[in-house]
Amino acid sequence: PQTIYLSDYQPYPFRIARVDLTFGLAPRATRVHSRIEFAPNPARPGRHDLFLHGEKLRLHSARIDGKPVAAEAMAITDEGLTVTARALPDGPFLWEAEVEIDPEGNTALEGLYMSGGMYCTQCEAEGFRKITYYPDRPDVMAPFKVRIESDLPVLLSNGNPVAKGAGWAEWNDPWPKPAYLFALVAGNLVNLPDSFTTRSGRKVDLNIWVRPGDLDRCAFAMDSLIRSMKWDEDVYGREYDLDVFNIVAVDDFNMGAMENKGLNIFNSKLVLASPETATDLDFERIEGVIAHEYFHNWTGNRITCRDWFQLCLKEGLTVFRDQQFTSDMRSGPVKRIEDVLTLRARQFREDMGPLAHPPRPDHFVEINNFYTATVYEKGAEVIGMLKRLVGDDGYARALDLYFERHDGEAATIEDWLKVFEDATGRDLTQFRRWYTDAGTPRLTVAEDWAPGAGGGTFTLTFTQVTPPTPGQDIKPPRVIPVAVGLLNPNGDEVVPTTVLEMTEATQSFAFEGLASRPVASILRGFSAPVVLERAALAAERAFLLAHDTDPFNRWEAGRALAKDVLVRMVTEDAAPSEDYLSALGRLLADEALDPAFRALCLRLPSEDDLAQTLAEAGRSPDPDRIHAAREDLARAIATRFEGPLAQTYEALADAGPFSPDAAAAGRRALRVAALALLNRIDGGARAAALFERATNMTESAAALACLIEADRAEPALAAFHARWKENRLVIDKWFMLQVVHAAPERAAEVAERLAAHPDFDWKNPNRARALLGGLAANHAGFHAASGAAYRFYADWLLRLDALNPQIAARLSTAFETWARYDADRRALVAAELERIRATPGLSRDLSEMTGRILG
Ligand code: B3K
Ligand code: ZN
Repeated sequence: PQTIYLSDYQPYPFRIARVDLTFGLAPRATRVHSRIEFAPNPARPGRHDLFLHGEKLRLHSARIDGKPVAAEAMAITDEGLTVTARALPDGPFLWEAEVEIDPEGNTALEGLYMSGGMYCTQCEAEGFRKITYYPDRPDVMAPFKVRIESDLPVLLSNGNPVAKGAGWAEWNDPWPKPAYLFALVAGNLVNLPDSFTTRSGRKVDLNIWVRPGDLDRCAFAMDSLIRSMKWDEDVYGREYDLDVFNIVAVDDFNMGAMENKGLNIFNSKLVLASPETATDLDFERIEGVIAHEYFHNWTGNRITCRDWFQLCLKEGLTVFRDQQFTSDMRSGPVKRIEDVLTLRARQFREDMGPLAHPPRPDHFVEINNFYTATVYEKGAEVIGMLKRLVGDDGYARALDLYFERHDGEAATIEDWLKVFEDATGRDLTQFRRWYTDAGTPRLTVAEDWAPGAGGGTFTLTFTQVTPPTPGQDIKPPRVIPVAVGLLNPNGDEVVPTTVLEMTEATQSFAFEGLASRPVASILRGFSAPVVLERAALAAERAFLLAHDTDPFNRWEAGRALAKDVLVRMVTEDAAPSEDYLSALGRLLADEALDPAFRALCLRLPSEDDLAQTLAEAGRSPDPDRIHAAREDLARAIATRFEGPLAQTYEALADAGPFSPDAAAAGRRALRVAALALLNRIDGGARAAALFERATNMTESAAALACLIEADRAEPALAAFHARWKENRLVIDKWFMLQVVHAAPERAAEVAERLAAHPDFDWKNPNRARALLGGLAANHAGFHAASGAAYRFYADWLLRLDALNPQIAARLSTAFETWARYDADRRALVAAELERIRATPGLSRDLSEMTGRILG
């Protein structure tokens, strides 16, 4: 397969004035008629062949200005169609083609496909070329008119409805868009309607379309949409620009959701929610993803990407915006902690391994493999740093300029940085490295205290080093905003949060005139995506956990303590430290603290996180010892604090009607965190009682997880299955929980048994992810020394690849950490990866991934 390079970018030789599409829908033979008005692009003078992407299309006719294109003027390959320049008129011309496609046979779920009897599309990144011949690249933008012919009752496309009759409907999207934002839906659907009046007074009809039977679970998504529309007006001054906004939920979907203009298509998992069926985490994700896709209307759709290397231009910014939204809707500090947990678990992990790449990569084989934590989450962190460096006002001015200057365009990261430079006068040459360089900088810090007559001087000296990543050996220093505050020994803040701008490899910052040696709170709010290496004493961490005025660092101090304890339990068989246990006890008893925050503090670092920490320190992690140490620590905490935990658990019993809001969710989070600890010493007694009584899915699922861990879940699993067998989303949880919480030595066997269950529909991405993703999330189970889980997993990657390459490639990242482990495990994984790589007919997606993972 061919590698595509950023440096090869060239504008497309033609522009498109408008596109007209007519779809004659039929499951095995849909006819797509296209009329495309081309004109030469002045940015590419001279005469050029017309190249149109196209894959898996059966061409019935092709005309230019009404005349059939001569066979000898046209060449067709697996990738597309070329009409020689000689056969093209000098100026503008009309291309017309009729192709036939097979939605039912489309198991890759890219292009036009069928899900449970409905037609739907997924075109990003390069799926439109499976619908018709077209320049399928984001810098070719055009207004689209669409006519759909089908007997199905609901026929939807982008833009505004124009007209409809029996068996047809027409849509018009006046906003020029790239083909990846095209969407079409046809099915037997029902809708939850609502409306929103924009601040300039335009009324927008809103609809959420679902299968009959799902209508009672759409209200929260609708409420989230309305809040998102309002927030984008209030905070970014961005108004919606069509008469309708439609959301459709589909069961078979490769990812979370898609921001198609005016017609967002969602994985039903991110729309449907009721207290009985969705956990608090599901509710929070639905709110966040509804917002994310809506925010794309401006950051992604109105301003799109020039090419796919610029993906983080829309994704990083839109993630940043949805994070801001969630923190406004809920708790800012809690959201920040959750985001940093995700960043470390997914992006730091990626950045440390063979798949490391910059937020703006400069080459790829399959772009779908680059919808990564680095592009999304690190892309958002980079914007957070920009905002910290230029200040809130500077950020607001830069964003206004961005929308003003680039509306209707396909832009680049350079365009993005330029608006910040022009709006704030700041030189961002060095900052640009955050976009072009891969790897997570390691920041070490040394402290110095010099007492003096007029007050002492406290000096922090930072050193930054970024380890090499594939293809990038040398990493020059970056600009790192380090937010610092200083506390005096009785816990008062003597220097409030100050952003230090580090630009050199090593740099010192002095604070003068201090009465006594302070305690430093460094990298407040996680002001930069770096690994802070700080050899602090346990007592100092405990002090910060008790006194830091920055909530993020308060949590971080507890986290660091827990990690230190666990690492010493793994490597030295140490007992849990007293500093840690007593600090945790104080926190548990502190009723003034937000329950959601306390819940986060009670959550122990994950096994994968510990493995990563050990690997960073140059040790090869032993999954069994890590698992045992984490269990021992949880048991020690439960034993030590049984009384307070039990009291917390009882006191937080849900009273009154369910509310999905952050405060109520925080109480439930603390309650189930206490339950999970107590479960280690009560043999599952509380979980069994809760499972019987629970009225919401947060508690049901938590109770079930505890019962599985206590090895007494059989009756509960049967009851849960019987109750929810008609609800695919809940049954996904049933699969997932059993694998994630299986005892490590049994995980592969449990997964194998479940894969043979009649409900295991491996063609449904959610179900496949529940089982295989669940196995990969069971750290000690996945890395069992026998290699059974590796083998089972690789078998399934191969099976899935033949059907749906995107899903297989995404799941293959479970192996990205293989180099961390001991020689025996490495040999086992390498053998599986080599076996995959040697399989004939492997997709471009999975072959790129296995190649990169093997290195
Ligand atoms: N832009 C889509 C992701 C498309 C993934 C293509 N493999 C959803 C989102 O980020 O909002
Ligand atoms: Zn997005």
